[in-house]
Amino acid sequence: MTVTRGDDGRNAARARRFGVAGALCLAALGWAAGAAANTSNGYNLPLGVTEVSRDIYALHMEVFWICAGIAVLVFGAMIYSLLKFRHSRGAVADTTMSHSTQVEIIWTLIPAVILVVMAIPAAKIILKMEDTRNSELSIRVTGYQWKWEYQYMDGAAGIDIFSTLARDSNFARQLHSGVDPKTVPNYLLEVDKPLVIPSGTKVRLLLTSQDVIHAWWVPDFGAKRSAVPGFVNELWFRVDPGKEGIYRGQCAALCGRDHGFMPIVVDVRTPDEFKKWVADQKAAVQPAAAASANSAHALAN
Ligand SMILES: [Cu+2]
Repeated sequence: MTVTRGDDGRNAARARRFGVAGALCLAALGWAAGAAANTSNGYNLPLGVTEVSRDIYALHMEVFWICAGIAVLVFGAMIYSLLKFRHSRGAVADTTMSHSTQVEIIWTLIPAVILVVMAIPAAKIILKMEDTRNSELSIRVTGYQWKWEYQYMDGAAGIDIFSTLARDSNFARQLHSGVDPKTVPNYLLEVDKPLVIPSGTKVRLLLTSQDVIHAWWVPDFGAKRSAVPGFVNELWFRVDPGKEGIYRGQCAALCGRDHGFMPIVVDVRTPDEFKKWVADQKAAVQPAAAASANSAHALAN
């Protein structure tokens, strides 16, 4: 194959364009990740508002700095050797050394020790994440194409919420809607009815799905788990007291055409406010239930 200089130039220009496009994509991804979370600066994991999320962050940083240290040492030694022992300075290759048992033992043991150092805290955090004992509030979460259902248990039993994409986001996302998504607050990250939970309470989610695999993910809680049809997966979090507010997440499994349109919004309230919300919800449901029972009775007669 012959390649002319012109082809080379075009290929180089194309490579540069791809490079720029790639960098822009990465920047956009970073921005999107930052926009979706409350406690992220857009470049790193969110610090979060639960103990588990902070544990995950600390572990991530520990591993990051170990990797950074290794990179500095390895690349430093490599670059130093390339410069110091280059041919133009009269370096001559050593052709006599072919094997060193001592070196092999050292470069096997050091990485093994580093792996163990990383595995011990990682295992501790995984065990903590899986420990759903002594939860104070359980909520059954069901994924649908494309919405979430929250059925409360324990003290809030009877409350059943369907949470779907907010109306203005849903309108703006339609083809030729004429609405600039930038003008919609929390575009694609807003729902009609959020999941309401109390702070300082160990909340356990029981996740399942009615159709395909979805995943419930709220970065600020350090919480993400698949919702699989026919299975019940567990997940827990306890939001720190004083961190009441709105937290946002998304379905994190490619679950079909409208996968990007089933966000998660969690409204964290103080335990007292939560109790009041539960009472209001029950009061709103009971007269309606009584009315429908009465009309069914009337129809039967
Ligand atoms: Cu989904």
